[in-house]
Amino acid sequence: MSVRTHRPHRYAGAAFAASAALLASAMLASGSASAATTAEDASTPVPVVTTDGKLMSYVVNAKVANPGQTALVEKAVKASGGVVVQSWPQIGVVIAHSDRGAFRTDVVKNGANAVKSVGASRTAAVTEGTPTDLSASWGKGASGYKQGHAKPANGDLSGATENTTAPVADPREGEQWDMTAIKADQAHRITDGDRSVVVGVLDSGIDPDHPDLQANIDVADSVSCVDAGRPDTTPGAWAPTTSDHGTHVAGTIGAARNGVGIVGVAPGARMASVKVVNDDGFIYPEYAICGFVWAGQHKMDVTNNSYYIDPMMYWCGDQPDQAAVLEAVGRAVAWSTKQGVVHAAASGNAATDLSNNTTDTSSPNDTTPIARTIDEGCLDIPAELPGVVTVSATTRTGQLASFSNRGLGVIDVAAPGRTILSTVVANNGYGTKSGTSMASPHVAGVLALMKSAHPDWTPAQMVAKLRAQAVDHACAPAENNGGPACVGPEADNSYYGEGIVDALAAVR
Ligand SMILES: [Ca+2]
Ligand SMILES: [Ca+2]
Ligand SMILES: [Ca+2]
Repeated sequence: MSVRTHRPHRYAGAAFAASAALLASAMLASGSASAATTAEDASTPVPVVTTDGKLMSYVVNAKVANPGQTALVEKAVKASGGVVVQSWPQIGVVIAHSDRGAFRTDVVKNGANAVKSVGASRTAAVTEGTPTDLSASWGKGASGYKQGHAKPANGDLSGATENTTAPVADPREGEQWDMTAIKADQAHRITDGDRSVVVGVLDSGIDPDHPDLQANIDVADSVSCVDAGRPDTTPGAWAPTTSDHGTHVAGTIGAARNGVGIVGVAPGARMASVKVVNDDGFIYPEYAICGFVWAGQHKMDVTNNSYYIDPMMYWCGDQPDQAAVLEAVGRAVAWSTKQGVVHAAASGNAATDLSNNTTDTSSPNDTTPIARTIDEGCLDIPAELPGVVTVSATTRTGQLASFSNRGLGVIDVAAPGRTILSTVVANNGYGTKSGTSMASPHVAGVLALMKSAHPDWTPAQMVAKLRAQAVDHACAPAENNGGPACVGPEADNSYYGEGIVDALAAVR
């Protein structure tokens, strides 16, 4: 067995990958992984350089998650030359900005008994600045640092495998092989999903006036989290800007049954746009924390997460900055789950065996990536957090898509993710994309149907049912024999997990 079999979480996995270059390096990494490390191995440190005058973003975790202790953390932030950008007393997490090189040391000192941990949430300086309604201790204009580069090829959002065809306006349901593959067409004879069920689409925004989406958008619960991690409900804030990824994902989850275009998995349910991707393609921890807490606060039923949290593909618990981020994001996901939200996440497009992966050459992706050793304490988040459903991608013929991550005990279920027709921003049209990004929303849609039929089920019950109801698929060669071979029995293996999701079973 691999050295990764003792991962702490059942629903381990990874979100997604990126450019052709990243895909190639990831495949190389998994190919050499049999050299193996031992449990004693530590991950390679990733220094985060903080200097006076350089505006950085931090997560600061309270020892105890309550309003009083969180207020003490806020006090320590201010006493250390920081500004409180956003407080989340529900989870005892404070998002702070500071341009002081010694902020991390000082906030621990000043926080005395209240602060558990602090970590830089990016390796690059903050580009969006500090929200203007906060009183920055250094005055406006001091945050002029720019990050080194934008995320290549829109990074984990579009990736080399995702292409959009020319938009068309005609009804396209007959082309949706993906919907018949998961029996969504049969499920729709029973229900299209309930209007009371809301799916939070944590992504790059949903086109607000697309004729196949507009009626199904829950405007009141939509939000942008990309202004430093503070929720912004301003009209238009959650709309797409530089990426149509979220619009495509949304169409798969819940495009309307309205006589035009396509039909999503749960066309009767509603979707909230929770924008967590900035214009450079980054999903920083404070954006995702905002998104998860928001989903819990607004009692959403499901979230879809077709991304991994930047700038680290794997966040390592033995590195102080990364550990603090793991803690903060973990608290946000756990808290939202406790509010009744169930989460689906893409496994990633790097053709990597996530149960046996010991190197990462793509992080940090906001400054200069380094080649590093990773160990079993390094997690791809949010996909590897407890209770999150991790999804691999299949082709029209039921093969594992060549790019899809895989891993025994890591993948929960499989869903279609190659050449998926859905909604795009251009001309309010339609196009095809490929990626585990496209597979995860099928699962989010099935969970929305399941919640419609079984409104009393908890997130844990829904995950258990989803896994049990998945249609077993024995190991078979991947598309073009791409990536590490399949291992495990028909009932649960490294390519398909428990099997291909079953929308019909979910509504019975
Ligand atoms: Ca539009
Ligand atoms: Ca339609
Ligand atoms: Ca199974």
